[in-house]
Amino acid sequence: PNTPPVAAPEITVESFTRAFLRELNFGQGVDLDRASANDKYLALSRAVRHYLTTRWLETLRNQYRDQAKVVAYLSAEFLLGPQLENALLASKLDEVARESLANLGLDLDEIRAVEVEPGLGNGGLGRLAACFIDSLATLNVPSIGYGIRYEYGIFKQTFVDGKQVETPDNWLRLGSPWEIPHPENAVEVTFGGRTEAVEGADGARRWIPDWRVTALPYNYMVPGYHNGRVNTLRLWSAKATHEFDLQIFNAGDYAEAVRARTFAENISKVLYPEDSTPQGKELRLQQQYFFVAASLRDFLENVLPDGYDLTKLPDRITWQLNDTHPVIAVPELMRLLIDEKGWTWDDAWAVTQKCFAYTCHTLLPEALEVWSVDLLGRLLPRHLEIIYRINEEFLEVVREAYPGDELRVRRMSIVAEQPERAIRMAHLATVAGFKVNGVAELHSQLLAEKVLHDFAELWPEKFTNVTNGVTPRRFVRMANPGLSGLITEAIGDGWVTDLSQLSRLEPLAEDPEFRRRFREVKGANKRRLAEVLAARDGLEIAGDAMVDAMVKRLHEYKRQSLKLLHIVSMYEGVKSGRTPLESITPRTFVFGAKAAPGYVRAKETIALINAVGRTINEDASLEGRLKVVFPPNYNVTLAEVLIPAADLSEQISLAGKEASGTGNMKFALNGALTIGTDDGANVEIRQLVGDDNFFLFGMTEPEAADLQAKGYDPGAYYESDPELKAALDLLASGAFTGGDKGGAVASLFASLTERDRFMALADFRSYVDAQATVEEAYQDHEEWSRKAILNVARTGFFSSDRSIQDYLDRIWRAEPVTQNH
Ligand code: 26W
Repeated sequence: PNTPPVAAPEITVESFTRAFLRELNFGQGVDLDRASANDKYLALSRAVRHYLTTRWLETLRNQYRDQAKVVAYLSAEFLLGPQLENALLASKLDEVARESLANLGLDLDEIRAVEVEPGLGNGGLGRLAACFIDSLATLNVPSIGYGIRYEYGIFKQTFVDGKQVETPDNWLRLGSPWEIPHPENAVEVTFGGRTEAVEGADGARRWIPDWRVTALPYNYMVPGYHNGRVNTLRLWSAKATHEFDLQIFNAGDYAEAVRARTFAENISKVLYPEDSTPQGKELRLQQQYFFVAASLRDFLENVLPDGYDLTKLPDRITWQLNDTHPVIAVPELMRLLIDEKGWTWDDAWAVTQKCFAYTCHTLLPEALEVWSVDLLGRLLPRHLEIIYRINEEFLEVVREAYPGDELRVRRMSIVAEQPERAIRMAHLATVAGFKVNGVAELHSQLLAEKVLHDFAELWPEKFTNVTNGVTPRRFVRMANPGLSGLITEAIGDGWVTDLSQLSRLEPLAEDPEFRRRFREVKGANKRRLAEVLAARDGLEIAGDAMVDAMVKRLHEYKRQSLKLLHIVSMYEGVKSGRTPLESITPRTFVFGAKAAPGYVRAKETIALINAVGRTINEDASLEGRLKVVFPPNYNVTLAEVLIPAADLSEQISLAGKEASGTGNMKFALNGALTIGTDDGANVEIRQLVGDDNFFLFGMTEPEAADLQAKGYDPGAYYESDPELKAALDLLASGAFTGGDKGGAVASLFASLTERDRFMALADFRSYVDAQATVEEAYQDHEEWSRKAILNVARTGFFSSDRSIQDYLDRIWRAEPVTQNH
């Protein structure tokens, strides 16, 4: 067991070339002359992997030797993005690989383009998890990510006649060089059945499940940046169990046996594409329990040494719950300790409530997960019993603290009674977690004041904030080599792991030569974007127009429709003669957004954006000054090209609805100015960059809440603002839809003017005025560059390294808070 790992190959062009050719010949079984693009990609990836593997093994050995406290990040989603470039950067191979390939007549970028990114997440939450494991590794924190290896990630979006069509994302099809399966660490996960009493045990019951699956782990390397650490991301894949198969085969029903196998393997088949409205689907609960049960068992059996004293578990681990999706881990740990280890209820609870911390990522009430008791009881009968008892004891605590306040008891209960009996996962997470955090200052404040108010009153010390961040490796260093070079030339390369150093750029905002070079980089990034959009989607954009980007999931609260109204209004202004064409700054509006397949209004909005875009792009009278592009299938790969090219970042959610946003941070760090509401992390961005360098508009959260309470009357805005009316009327006239006034047009018009929960019309005037300020500011190139550089210089705070440091200080190293009953 003490054999040191084989040393990594030397970082020289010659040894890299050998490693690459070896993989090509012996791994892929082809000659260089006959190798396909995919052969080259796989061989290159495996060659790069070699260099990191030694470090990986070392990290694992040290971890085992030190028995240090581990952070386990439990997340149903990890939206990793392409792996090859990240691995090249982390292993310091980027230049060597490029040269080695060039010597062989190959182009690194061409090979990189073959990679299909693992899209194992929906949006913000999944991408945040990926940034966090990057920072955990870079900050040298012993940690492990646990999640699901979906066979199909987020659907691939295409447009047919401007309408979204989803096709399966078969990302594993061409082989997946970044994962290593570990069948020897497979664990069993059971479901269904019933429970029965156990003689004389305090709280223990016996669970007799009626079906089981094997959870097969696949390990992914998570390299720290130039620090020699390589952490592990362990994703679970469902396999039918042998035992199960045999039983049914022996019973002679071959077809049934095959069907059962498929049933079991369905668990990790596909990522659910809803990112805010839980569908209450049984398969989703199966997924959640599947990965959580496997992860807990893995930690207890494979990470902890044999015979470990589990009363000390909180010294060895914090399970960080990424939203409520993994919360079923709480009753699972209770079950393991009580039913399998023979602990008393009180001992088990004392340990359990020191092991978990919960991060909430939303404010929308409909996004809070709830599982019907019927479903939960059928799938996990023992867990339901445990949840009931946790609730009973918790409600005793509430009654003790607030005698006679039964209304409060009902509000706080983990079990909802209406509209059906159901388990409120956020309440369970808050009761069991020793800390609860929101993801931006405003969000954490609203959590404590609104969503979880009763809990924050009972346990104020449990609540804390950790503002989100993004990894500067992927989103600046890799995505924006031009800007990175410029920054490094000015202040050295320490910023890559200490982003606060960007503040040293501040004086350079006043340097005309630096501004000129900054603009040059932005221009080159725009031309790269134009090339990529042409090659990827056949879209044509100017290489030098202002790039105005709104990229994020399509959701009413994010208000893509408000952006659309602005575009229609600009167009209407020109067509009606109100706005002279020459006064308009050439602008390319870029949208990127997937709609949940069942979210009709979101899909209608996509169709309308495409319809408006088409009309505007085809209208020769605009002389190309306005352009609207909506490349399909926005993903991490495209984000890395788009964000560095952007001038203007659209962050226009209704105040109080966007928990944080992380795209907003990526844009600011790449020198785009934000036009945004006082929402989520926009608040902190504006505080840091200063009012002069941020285009603020719209109601504040209290104003929005007031208006909602008073009664929002969209018709009044429609009637009283002639420009708004003209824009809406133009849309409603069918001018963009070939005369069609029904369907999406009528539906969006009605929703905006009659009953919009997100009050887009209320913010229209102030949005359009802010956009006019943008136009004016953009005219002055020097001043705009100055502002853009200040955005870069002042947003170092938004590194996910800082977020992880905050998690360490405020949660993972904090004394767990416990409650008694
Ligand atoms: C289907 C149930 C469901 C509900 C909510 C699935 C997924 C969710 C997520 C919590 C939605 C999400 O991705 N939230 C986003 O999290 C980001 C990272 O913290 C924030 O930056 C975004 O503001 C927030 O919308």
